Amino acid sequence: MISKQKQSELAGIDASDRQNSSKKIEQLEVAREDATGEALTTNTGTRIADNQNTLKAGERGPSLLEDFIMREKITHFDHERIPERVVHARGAAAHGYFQVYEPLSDLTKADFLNDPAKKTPVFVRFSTVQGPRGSADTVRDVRGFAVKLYTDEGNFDLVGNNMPVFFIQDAIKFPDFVHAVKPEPHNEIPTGQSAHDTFWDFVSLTPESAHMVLWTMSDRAIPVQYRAMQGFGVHTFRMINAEGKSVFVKFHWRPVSGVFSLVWDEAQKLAGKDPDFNRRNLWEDIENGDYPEWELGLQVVPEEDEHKFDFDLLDPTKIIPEELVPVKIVGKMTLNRNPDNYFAETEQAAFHIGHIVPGIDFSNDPLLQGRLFSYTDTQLLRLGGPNFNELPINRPVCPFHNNQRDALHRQTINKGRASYEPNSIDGGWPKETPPGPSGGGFESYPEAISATKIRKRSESFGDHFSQATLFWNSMSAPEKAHIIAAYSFELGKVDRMFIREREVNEILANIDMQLATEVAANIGVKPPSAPTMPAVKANDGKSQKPKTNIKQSPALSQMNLLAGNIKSRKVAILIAPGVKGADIDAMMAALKKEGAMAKLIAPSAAPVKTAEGSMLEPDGSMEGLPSIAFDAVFVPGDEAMLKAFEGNGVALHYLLEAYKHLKAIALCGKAADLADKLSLQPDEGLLKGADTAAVIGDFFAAIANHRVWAREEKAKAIPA
Ligand code: HDD
Repeated sequence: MISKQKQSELAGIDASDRQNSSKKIEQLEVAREDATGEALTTNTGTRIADNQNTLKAGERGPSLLEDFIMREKITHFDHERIPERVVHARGAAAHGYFQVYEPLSDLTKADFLNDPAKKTPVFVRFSTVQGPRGSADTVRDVRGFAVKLYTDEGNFDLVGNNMPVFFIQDAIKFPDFVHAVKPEPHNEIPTGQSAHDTFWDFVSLTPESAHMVLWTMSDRAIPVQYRAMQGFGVHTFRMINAEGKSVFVKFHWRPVSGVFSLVWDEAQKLAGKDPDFNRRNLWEDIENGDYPEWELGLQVVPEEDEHKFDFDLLDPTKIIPEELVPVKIVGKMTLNRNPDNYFAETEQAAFHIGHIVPGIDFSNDPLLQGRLFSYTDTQLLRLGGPNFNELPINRPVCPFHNNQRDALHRQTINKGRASYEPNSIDGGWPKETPPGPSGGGFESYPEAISATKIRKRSESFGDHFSQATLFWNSMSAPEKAHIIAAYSFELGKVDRMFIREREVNEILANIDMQLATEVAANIGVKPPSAPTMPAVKANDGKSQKPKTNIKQSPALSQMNLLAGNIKSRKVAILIAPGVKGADIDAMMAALKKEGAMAKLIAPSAAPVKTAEGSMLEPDGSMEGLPSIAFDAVFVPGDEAMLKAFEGNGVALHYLLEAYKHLKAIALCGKAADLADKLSLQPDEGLLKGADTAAVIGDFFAAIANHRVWAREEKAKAIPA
């Protein structure tokens, strides 16, 4: 018998594949192709002798139509693009697995949530929403957080975002919202931005968007890395256990790295300096074995508590404050393998909120209900027909059989004569599976409904501002300042004054008067004198002002969501010819011990000779990998470094920019003079010391805090 290792070798799986293998990875092996050592052929296997020249009538003559090799190659090339996703076009993805900590049998019969020994393969795609495939990663936008779990009972796609609410309450408004935020129709401007008239026109006329727009104006919309963002299923779902008992549930993904963001100036510069910043980090971390992880959390609401809140559980513009229903942590997801081919895996991945497994069910959230239609429909266009589930990345790892047949690009060769059910010719197969614990067939929760057919928004969806105010009240002072700056930046780019005025008076004033007044002052609008909030009806049906039963939710502030360590943080170590190797070695070793990643950055990309005579290969030049690509900067100490900075604007800017962006900076020995030279005052994150040992403790503490917020006012004086 061939050993498992031998089998993998024969299948072309290398050592790292084996280590991170899963049912899905092994299944994908069948589709993988490695041309090493193989002949170049046509698509039908004919070996090609000349791939340089078209067949011609004479050396200088016209090309011949007969050239099947050239025609096949160019035809294939002409058809290489598929329509990009209408939203979430720009994305990056990775493979991994999910494991539940304890069986959740009291909540759900879903098999992947009941066996702690089981590693369920996942494919996770992160994305921005507005920009096209080629747009920058670090724009201000919502991030998609789509998780495909290949469970043994079928695929479960949790197609969420990095924000827990949405812009609209009813799916019928989705095309309007997307048309408004997308580039304007006459000139296709702007790319990857919401700072334009049509977006603000729509949202200022649509108060239900107020809460989500506030989230997108917060630092959540400019995450440093995908691994530093939370994920949310947004809608209320149902879970059903083996006894048929149902609860309402909200899904949360909590990053083990903590939650932290870019600052706006940094985000904008990165969009030019490294438009692939987020996807590059994800890729490099996985290649380096530093695997991003998220814990899965659930907020569970018993069926009988459905109407207990002063918001509607079915309203996707509302959170359930964690102070009311705590998040129960139930498992962990790890991303440990990059795709082999972007198009075949990431681009062809078809996520669908309707891919669901027994033990999980939908709620009546009208946004979710509309999504159930849209996701299949969109794949039909994007992937060219109804067989998209046969694509390797989309195939379940469990068996799947039915009587669906034919259509474009059918892969499966269905045997048997009967493609209908019931049948007696093929013994009745494939057959239905009874629901319930014994069977395992999917059954919808038998929710009793007695209703009038009606086009109407429930009055319980009517309070658009209380939770926006709750979010605002929960922000720290720097977070509030950033939100004010973001509204001011965006609305400042809106040409029509009446749109600016409407946003300030009809929306911001109803969230918070300080927010409205400060934004108004920044965009040339008369400050509002009072909120204009109309009375709305609460769940009890009585007309009243919106209210929420809590005033602040600490869980909403990113300041409270740091991991307390420096694992996975990126540190630039500046080097120059003559630098002391000892300081560098000490810092590198300490960073490695804490799980942080260091890169050596030199004035140019050429190798650097240390004071001790050894050669250092830089990871990049100061221009190529500027400080915006890092969480912190370390300058080893001696004359050599001082000399390297002399008259070198790029080097001086490196430090100035890191300081402006409130990063931890450690300057050792002689290099400490740089602080005076640049008039940078020491603070809890700008550290000077004789050597590495003298600064390391405070340096790491400052990196763990992510930014030196106390420096923000001072840093405003530094030219951007
Ligand atoms: Fe959507 C893609 C998330 C509302 C229609 N959506 C898409 C993706 C994510 C989300 C992460 C990218 C999936 C991938 O990586 O391939 N969408 C959301 C969330 C929503 C939401 C969290 C609200 C809670 N979406 C929503 C509505 C509609 C759509 C209301 C339509 C009625 N979404 C789509 C789509 C996309 C899509 C057009 C584009 C590409 C795709 O589906 O596969 O069908």
